Amino acid sequence: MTYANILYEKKARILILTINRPKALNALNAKTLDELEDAIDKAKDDDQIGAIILAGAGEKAFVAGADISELVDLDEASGTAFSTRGQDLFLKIENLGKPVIAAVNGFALGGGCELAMACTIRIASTKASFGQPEVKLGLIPGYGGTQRLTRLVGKSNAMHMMLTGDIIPAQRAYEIGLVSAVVPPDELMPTAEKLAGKITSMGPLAVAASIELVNKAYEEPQLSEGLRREAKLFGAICATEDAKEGTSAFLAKRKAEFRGK
Ligand code: CO8
Repeated sequence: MTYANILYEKKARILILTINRPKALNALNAKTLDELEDAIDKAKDDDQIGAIILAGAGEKAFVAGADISELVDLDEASGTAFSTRGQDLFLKIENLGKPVIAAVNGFALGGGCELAMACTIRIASTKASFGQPEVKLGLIPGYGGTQRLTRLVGKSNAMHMMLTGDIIPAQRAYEIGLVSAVVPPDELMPTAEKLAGKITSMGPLAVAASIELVNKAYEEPQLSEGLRREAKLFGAICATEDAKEGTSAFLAKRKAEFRGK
């Protein structure tokens, strides 16, 4: 598939995916979702890619939401289908088995905030802002916002954001746990690349197992079950070549060379 609305750039083991519709503040239309899914599928199957950075083109926006021009004519059946289509893609991103870092430079609103929340880690520039303004359109979040926002920032903050549609600045997003770092705009991509580079230097099987277990902790939060899952995966990871390599390298005071095996 050739891409009209996203940029696909590989840098060593990092894939930088940029939503590229700056004139519409990178709003997600159906074509952009299709292209994003194709790129995500490709990245999953590409052993050379260890991490993905998701960004928005231009100075103003990460993603300003679903494309509102595609929402006006939805009815009950098409609305449900539209919502499910985005939810399925965002679930795929969340459970990719490779870290997806959202580098948020400007507006992350509605579906854009939801896309960022489906990513593994979110970092923001001081110019970023976040919101679920769907109520202002007489709508509700449909790409996972009611669920992921509540899990990330708690019921009180989620209710406040969703019921007012207020757009919050990056610093506030940091305070409530929506993002894990805020940096000046010109440091956003270098910081994201450094973070992605750091993660790709770790054992990829351990990275994938960590993502799986943390995601499951939200999906099935019972502690005893979660601990059982952790012990089981810990055992499986212990049996990998990477675990032998990592622990031996530490004891031999040398840098580990992980092979994802
Ligand atoms: N969809 C389509 N076009 C958009 C969107 C959008 N979400 N956001 C901005 N644009 C367009 C504008 O229409 C404008 O286009 P044009 O130049 O042709 O008039 C261009 O981008 C620039 O935008 P503005 O002139 O409005 O820029 P401002 O700096 O004045 O304002 C804002 C920036 C505040 C971000 C403003 O553009 C805005 O409020 N945008 C809408 C934000 C929003 O409501 N997002 C949520 C959308 S709904 C959603 O995401 C639901 C997701 C789940 C769907 C589930 C399906 C069932």
